[in-house]
Amino acid sequence: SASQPFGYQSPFPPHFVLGVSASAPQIEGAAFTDGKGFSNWDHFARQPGTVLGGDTLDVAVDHYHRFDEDFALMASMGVRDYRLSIAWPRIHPDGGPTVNQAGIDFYHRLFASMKRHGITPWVTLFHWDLPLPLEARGGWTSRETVDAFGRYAETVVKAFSGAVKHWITLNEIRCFTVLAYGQGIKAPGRKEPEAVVNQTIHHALVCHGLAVRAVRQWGGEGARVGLTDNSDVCVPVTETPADIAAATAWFRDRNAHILGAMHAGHYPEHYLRRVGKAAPKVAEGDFALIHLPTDFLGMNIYTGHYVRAADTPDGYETLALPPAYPRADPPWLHLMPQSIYWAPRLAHALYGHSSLFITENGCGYDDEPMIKGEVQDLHRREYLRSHLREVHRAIADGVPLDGYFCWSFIDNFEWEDGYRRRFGLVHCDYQTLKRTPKLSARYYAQVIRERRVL
Ligand code: PNW
Repeated sequence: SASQPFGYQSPFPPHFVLGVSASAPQIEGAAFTDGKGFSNWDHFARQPGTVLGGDTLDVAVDHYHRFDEDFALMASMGVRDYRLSIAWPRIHPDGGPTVNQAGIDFYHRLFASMKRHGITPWVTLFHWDLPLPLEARGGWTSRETVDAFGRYAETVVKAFSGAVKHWITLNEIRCFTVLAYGQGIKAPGRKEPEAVVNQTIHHALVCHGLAVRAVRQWGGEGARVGLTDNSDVCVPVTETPADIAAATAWFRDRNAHILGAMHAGHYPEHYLRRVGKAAPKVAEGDFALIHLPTDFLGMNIYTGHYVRAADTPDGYETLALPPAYPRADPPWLHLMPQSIYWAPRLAHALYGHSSLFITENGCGYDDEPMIKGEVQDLHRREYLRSHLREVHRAIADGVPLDGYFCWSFIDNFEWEDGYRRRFGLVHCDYQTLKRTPKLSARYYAQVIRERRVL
């Protein structure tokens, strides 16, 4: 209406979560402290030519020793929800049943500090750091890893059910299976045939189910659980019924092996036809676990693909991006804010989730100079603002989107790109480990304070 010309600046709903996100292996450091075992990534980073600059996870931003300071900084930004992960190799250093009490104690101290600072934990059980002995015996290609994960989930949920009510089973199945065992970019850097890769995805899905079951059994009252997926995401070239139908079909087909399988309780026909002999082996009872109801779906949204209706057997086509298309520094991170609108909308339309969260959204750059003591990252401020507007639009259009977590709280170990590529709202000086909020941190703090797009 005329009296409200800037509708997108109306407040987010009162329950809507505005948080920040990070993961244990990318920030904790203390890689061999208090009995932590070697992880797949500790090992991978030590192989020549795997991580840019030969960077390791050994120190990272030393969050392990500085979490009090970090939570004080978060609290000063008004952050009340923080998505973190637990390092499996701290809890079960050799991947077997032996529990490292010092690892459990560390997270008890960490959750106590969060509580003192008024910050609610959203805990991911697995954010890619696997105990190395499990990797040595086949990692995600091996059913043994599924059994080990079941034990780990039980240990962790039992230990922290008093402090944690929001659980995320796994982070981004595609990244630790396809990119790790198929394309060889991520630990362990293997390039296996399609059947092996599909089996790693299947094992991950079963682990998701084991974690859901663990939270139901031992999570206590009010515990909630879901997966964080990095679905393949698309944007209809025009917001017309024809292109929207094309985008919906595209989303269903591209995510059939993960979201489709979870929803249907079996691998969809379309997927089985496509993979043929490379279909995963499914054990008795697997889909009873995979199909267990969850409380929400987490989506990590950074970018997407443009899709439109076309005269093809599938009824759609994916458009190649021209070289001039704008992006952040990672070659995969094309700027497409509408993807954060369409991903939850299409997921909701296809699978009917009653609650969705954006569990990561952010951008990374190699060169972010300090000017008079401040990183003036107007590029990140613009990225966040354009995405938050689309988040707001999704809510306005009735998508049950209940929260948004920015990736990331602080610069960190960006996997194969090492420390050079910075995703943080807060700058870390890797010489001194000094933390300095960037301009984007102040921007986001103001958004949290006013609870609207600014
Ligand atoms: C996510 N892609 O990774 C991870 O969850 C984070 O740990 C990571 O730091 C962050 O995004 C930034 O990269 C992704 O190729 C890695 O599309 C690759 C892709 C997407 C997400």
